[in-house]
Amino acid sequence: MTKRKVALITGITGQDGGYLADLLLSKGYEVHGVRRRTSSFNTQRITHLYRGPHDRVADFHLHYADMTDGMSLFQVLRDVKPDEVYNLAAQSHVRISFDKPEYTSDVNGLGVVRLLEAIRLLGMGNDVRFYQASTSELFGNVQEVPQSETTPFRPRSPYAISKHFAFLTTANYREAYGFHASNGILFNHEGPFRGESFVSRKITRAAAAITHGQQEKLVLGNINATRDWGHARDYVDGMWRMLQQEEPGDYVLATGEQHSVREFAELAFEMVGTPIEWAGSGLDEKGLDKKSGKALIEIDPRFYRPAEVNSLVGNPAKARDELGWVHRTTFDQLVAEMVEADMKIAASGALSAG
Ligand code: NDP
Ligand code: GDR
Repeated sequence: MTKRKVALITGITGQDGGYLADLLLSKGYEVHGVRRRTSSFNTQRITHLYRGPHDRVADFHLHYADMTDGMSLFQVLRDVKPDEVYNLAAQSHVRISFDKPEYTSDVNGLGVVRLLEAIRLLGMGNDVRFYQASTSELFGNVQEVPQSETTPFRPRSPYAISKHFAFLTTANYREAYGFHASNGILFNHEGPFRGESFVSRKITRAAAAITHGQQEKLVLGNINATRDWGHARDYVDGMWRMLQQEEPGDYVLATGEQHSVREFAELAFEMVGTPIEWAGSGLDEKGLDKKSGKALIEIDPRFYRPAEVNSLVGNPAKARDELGWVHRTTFDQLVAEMVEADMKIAASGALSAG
């Protein structure tokens, strides 16, 4: 009889944590998640798996630890003895990383050292397979289009720099100690559980709330930025596939298609049947709608980044050829699913203020 696999996921309360836990449980894994101590409940994305220590799916367990606290990570690894570790925990907001560079570097960069070093000191290096949540932000404003595993990195934010450090650390444990450690260079992936301050969810929530008369306007930053947006559900499957390979490696997961923030917003508002007009058409110089006097979409430089990544689009050929991974959800399907979910929440009156 083959031994049942045990997985440990950091960042279990985040968007990807919930999707990955669902996937691994469906494959028969015993799943352990790391959450940090918070004063209020923050397990909304996994309430179907966990409502408390006595009301949870049998194969799903939570542990307290923090990426800034090496001892706590050591303890969880020692207790859980995982076969696979998925390091998803991060201060993952690029704009906020400019305000909190030291904290971002600590969690995203040194956190990976703490985790890998704990695995090494526990003598688990040969037994554990390790996934590091790397990112397309590593590419910055490169000239090469589309970006692949061989495209040079030019990180442009404290977030991207911390993730670069983590990328190199992961590769170093692979090369120095023979760890089965892989980096998933993932392009933006979204879904109804996306954090509310990322642009996709901010737009779909606003489209729903404005349509239900619960919000007056949507305020955005750089609407000309383009991204390669996929669905998180598809991407966690790619993470799992990386750890099933005989050899570790680094893989880009992307759709190969790019859209601007403006296009995302236009599609979302079209889907809810609420027409929008941008500055330069129906809006006056202050961004106010000439007819109603209300601004539906306003641009506020507050949301600009000190250094922006203008355009990203990935080439997922290696993942397709070696992992058999392909994205399944189209851009339109992604936006539709997010809009539909937020319309339901708005209809129930449960969309909280942003
Ligand atoms: P989220 O921001 O939704 O989730 C981040 C998770 O990390 C949360 O569970 C959060 O806990 C946890 N966390 C933050 N700080 C700490 C800490 N100090 N100790 C322990 N846990 C902590 O991110 P996503 O799910 O979207 O992304 C998952 C990973 O993939 C991240 O590392 C992100 O940087 C990376 N990534 C994401 C992409 C995307 O498009 N989604 C693309 C490429 C990479 P809490 O709930 O308590 O805040
Ligand atoms: P990103 O995602 O920075 O790509 O990082 P985000 O949704 O924050 O921004 C995407 C683009 O939209 C522009 N933008 C705005 N962004 C936000 N958040 N809010 C706004 O109001 C707004 N208006 C315009 C941004 O300038 C940017 O160009 C995400 C995160 O999940 C990272 O953790 C991950 O590594 C990368 O994706 C891949």
